[in-house]
Amino acid sequence: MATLSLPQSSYIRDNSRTFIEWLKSWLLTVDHKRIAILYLLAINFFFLLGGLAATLVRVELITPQGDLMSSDVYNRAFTLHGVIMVFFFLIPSIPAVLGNFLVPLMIGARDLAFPRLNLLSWYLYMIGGIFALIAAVFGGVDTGWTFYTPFSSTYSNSNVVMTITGAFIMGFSSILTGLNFIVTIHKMRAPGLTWFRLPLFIWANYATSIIQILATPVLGIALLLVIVERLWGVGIYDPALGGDPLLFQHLFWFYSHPAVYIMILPAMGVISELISTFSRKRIFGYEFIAFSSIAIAILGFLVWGHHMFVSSQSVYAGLIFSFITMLVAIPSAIKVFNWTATLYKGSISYRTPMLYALGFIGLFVIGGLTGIFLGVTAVDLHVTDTYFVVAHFHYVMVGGTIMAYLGGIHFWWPKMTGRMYNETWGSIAALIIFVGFNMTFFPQFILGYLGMPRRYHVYPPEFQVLHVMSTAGASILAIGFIVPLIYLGISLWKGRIAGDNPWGATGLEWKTSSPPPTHNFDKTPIVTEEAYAYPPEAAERDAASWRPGSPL
Ligand code: HEM
Ligand SMILES: [Cu+2]
Repeated sequence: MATLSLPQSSYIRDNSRTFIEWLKSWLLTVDHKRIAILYLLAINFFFLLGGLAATLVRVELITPQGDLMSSDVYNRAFTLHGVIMVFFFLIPSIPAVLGNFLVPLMIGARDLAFPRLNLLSWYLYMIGGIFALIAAVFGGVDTGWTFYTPFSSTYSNSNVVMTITGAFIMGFSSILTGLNFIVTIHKMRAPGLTWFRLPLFIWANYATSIIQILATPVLGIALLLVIVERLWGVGIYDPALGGDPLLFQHLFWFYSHPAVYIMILPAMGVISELISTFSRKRIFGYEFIAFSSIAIAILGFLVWGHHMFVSSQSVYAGLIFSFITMLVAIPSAIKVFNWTATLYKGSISYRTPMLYALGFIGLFVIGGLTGIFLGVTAVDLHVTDTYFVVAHFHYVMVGGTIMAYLGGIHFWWPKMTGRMYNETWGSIAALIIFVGFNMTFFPQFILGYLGMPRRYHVYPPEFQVLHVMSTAGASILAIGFIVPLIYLGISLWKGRIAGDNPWGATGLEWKTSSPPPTHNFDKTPIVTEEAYAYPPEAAERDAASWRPGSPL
């Protein structure tokens, strides 16, 4: 039952007497929960900034003539959008915010293995972000988020070096977070918490960390070499200097395909938690979901060539990459199957986090299936570099990762803050986002199929209707993102006190107070059960005691 007041001591409260002391207690903290909050603030700031750039792009595309900005400014607008959203929002989002907050709590540990390294990761993220911001203020960059050479290394006269330096520094933050998670998960699990008793969110973050550690250095090198060629004329990518521009694409996608799994795996981990809690059932096929995360992490390294089908790579290479691309869809499909099977005969309650989880499943299926279309060389030849690709990756990145991020934020909000948000507004916002999202991106599949290339701001008039539809959808989507900012903000003052376990969930994080004390648990928990051990009668009991307005 909910208690009537917030706990006397928690990670949020401290006894600093002056503002400076208070500020120091946050900026020099080594508490994983406070660092998660620092990330939450920074990452949401970048999300708003990336959203602003997206707004510019969508407004420009209302008319076919391209009369709001020049092509050069347009290039800078979509690059700003892409760079910020991928490197400074999506990649860190779930691991750095929810992972940081939850990994130690879920495994019954006091903190991450290397708390100071964790703080350093946040500072690196911020420094990287500041570089990207400075680059944007001084005119931005026009290469697209993919920084393809030789344009980026030789011809572009925008702030390539500054932006790349930002992404390079942020990469270290990602590597260090991955390292911290891996060591923590190996070494700091509570007594009795065997690997197969771990929550699936932990498995997902573990798999993600492997990719972060192994793939990010490759991107680092690729980007560093762009700087070396640009500043000192050393021939790496430019054929005129004896370099090879395709080398960049190989190095870039060797990171960036696995990076799409850095974005989606933690999201899948969140969804497993939500589906199980709000169906009141042990997740179906636990081992399959756990191992499919690892399978995705490994196979994800072998498919980068599907981004290069039209780059003149050999047809034999294309064939093999196409085949492995089909394989990588299997573990994703296993997860979708198992989530659906978990719902079967579950006692489902449609709380806000569950709405996001259900939205995720539907949208991720569309995103994943269209990925398979793109993995077929004969289809890709026609739709590569069109809006079809743009729609595909927004279905997985927004429909997938952002849906899960929002679902997770709502689910763990009571744990992070001690207070409940307004459930009615939560459901309304989730619905607005779902409708706005589909209106924005579904027309883009049709646009791409009809031949509208990506990254152009002037287009034949016959595409206008679909573009206007997409922009209208984006306006709805923007409202959907702003509403939670308001009611979550209000909940900090006005929200009902949540109590330790408002959802009646099973994880260790729900066994301590909300918000948790600095040291997480008063007594180290001892684990004697599997994860998601909902007794069969729990579903019926919950259904019987549920009243409108009660959390569950
Ligand atoms: C379910 C399995 C998936 C398959 C089979 C798949 C397949 C593909 C293929 C073949 C392309 C290249 C299209 C082209 O450029 O012509 C592509 C592009 C892309 N995919 Fe996926 N994909 C999958 C899942 C994902 C996920 C989960 C994400 C992100 C969370 C993602 C993000 C992207 C991005 C960002 C691009 C385009 C990059 C760019 O050119 O700017 N994909 N996908
Ligand atoms: Cu890929």
